[in-house]
Amino acid sequence: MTALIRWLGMLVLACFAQAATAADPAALYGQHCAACHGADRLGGMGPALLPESLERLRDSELDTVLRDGRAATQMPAFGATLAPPDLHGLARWLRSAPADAPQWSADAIRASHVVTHAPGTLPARPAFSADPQNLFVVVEAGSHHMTVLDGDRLAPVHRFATRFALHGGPKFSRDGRYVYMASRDGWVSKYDLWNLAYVAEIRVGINTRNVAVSDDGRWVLAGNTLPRTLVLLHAEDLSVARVIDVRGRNGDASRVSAVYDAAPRHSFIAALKDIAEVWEIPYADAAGRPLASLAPRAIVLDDVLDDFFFDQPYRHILGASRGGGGQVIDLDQRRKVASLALGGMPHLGSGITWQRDGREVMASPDLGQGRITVIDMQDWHTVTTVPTNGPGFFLRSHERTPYAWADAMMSPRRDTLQVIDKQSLRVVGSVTPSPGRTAAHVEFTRDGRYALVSLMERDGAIVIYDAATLQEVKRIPMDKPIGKYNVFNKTTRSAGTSH
Ligand code: DHE
Repeated sequence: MTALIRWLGMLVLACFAQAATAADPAALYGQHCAACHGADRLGGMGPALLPESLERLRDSELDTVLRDGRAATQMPAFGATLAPPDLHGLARWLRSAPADAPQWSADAIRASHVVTHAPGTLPARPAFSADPQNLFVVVEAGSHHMTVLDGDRLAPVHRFATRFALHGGPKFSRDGRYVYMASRDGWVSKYDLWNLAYVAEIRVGINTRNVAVSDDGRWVLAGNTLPRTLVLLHAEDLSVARVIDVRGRNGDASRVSAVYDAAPRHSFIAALKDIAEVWEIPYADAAGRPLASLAPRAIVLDDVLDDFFFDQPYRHILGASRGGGGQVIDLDQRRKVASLALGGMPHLGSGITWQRDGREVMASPDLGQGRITVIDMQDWHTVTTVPTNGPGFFLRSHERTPYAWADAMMSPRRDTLQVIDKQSLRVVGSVTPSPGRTAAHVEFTRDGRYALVSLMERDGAIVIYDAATLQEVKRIPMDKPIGKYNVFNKTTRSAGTSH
């Protein structure tokens, strides 16, 4: 017994000694991290290190990055320099908010602006022979790169480094020449796909959701969660036009969930995360004549919209309400016009539409249950729910294929995509690119003949299937490919994919 007490005492003393010797994490940050991640933790050569920026990294992953570094990046391993208690203390400290709320003012945005190629200085024709309309860009999240793929030869044309953690669909100019990307830590980049060169970059926020590009090619709108702003940029060179504070009619500030271009309406739509409003920002009148002032108009709702889908004419929003269920909002009438009988966690943002029995239907996956919900777009009733292998993130199709492809990436069957017949609404096939490894997100070639699937692993690949026979045609190795985007399908706003 005495020996046990003595042993326990020594253990307590050892722990105490260890805790006592753990260095001050703020000082460790200043010594080892600030040079790359900024003294204010807002990022520099490395990404921002704030609780919001680290939200998506599990504690164990953060510990591993600090200890072992990040392969193929400048992030060094600190395992040999810092003792485990110091590393642990530093990781915990990074999860705490700074005493002063981080600011990112209009001046800071302007100061970050870089123009690599001034407008009009690069040739206005592609520097390669591939069909520029059938290019894909693939976001490789592993080492933060983008690959440009030729959709006819099904082979890479070019690969280049991007900002840290791109998210949301990159957006194309209407002619497909430029692609605009947003990184989670606020960088917006404009890249010339014909000349394979960056044109301009600017940091619009500390935490950014995504960007939208106006159909007339004049504007880029970025939505932030930190600070709570929308930032309007001139598309030509990404210079700042306006910073818009996002505040509801009662003065409450809100994070932005996402911004979209409603091309047929000549307006941007901003979805707000914290207040029961949707904003429409017209940039041209009904005849397409540019408007001088881009003023947001709020549509006041009964409930905050969590995730939503636009019909093809962008007349209606189908949204999941925070309080449960769903609602249809008519953007012309500026009010709710119907309820949707939605259960579970529908991922409406990933919805697609097609014609079935002469009626337009919309379908979306569910983040909580293995099912695809199919909704009639005329009277908004639920046509059916198609059971799948498990909860999934994306649903994709193309006008020229009879099938819709659904993943189950949030389930044990994350390695398999199921193929659903768009008329019978039954699962008619499946593909498993690599057993046990995550496969999701499909995009079709311009002609709908091939389906490109992401094998979302560090030693992953784009796996290409014949969209009719479901036979694998080819795989192209990539570093954790996430989304891929076909210029033609996006710029023509194909009903089978996101816009
Ligand atoms: Fe996304 C698009 C929101 C997590 C990969 N994601 C979008 C869009 C929104 C959104 C609003 C539409 C933007 C657009 O059109 O530009 N995503 C969210 C979230 O709220 C969520 C759940 C949590 C978060 O941290 O933001 C989330 N998203 C993820 C992921 O974990 C994914 C799988 C991997 C990653 O890289 O972060 C992921 N999101 C994607 C992709 C798209 C996307 C690939 C573009 C799909 C497309 O085909 O257009």
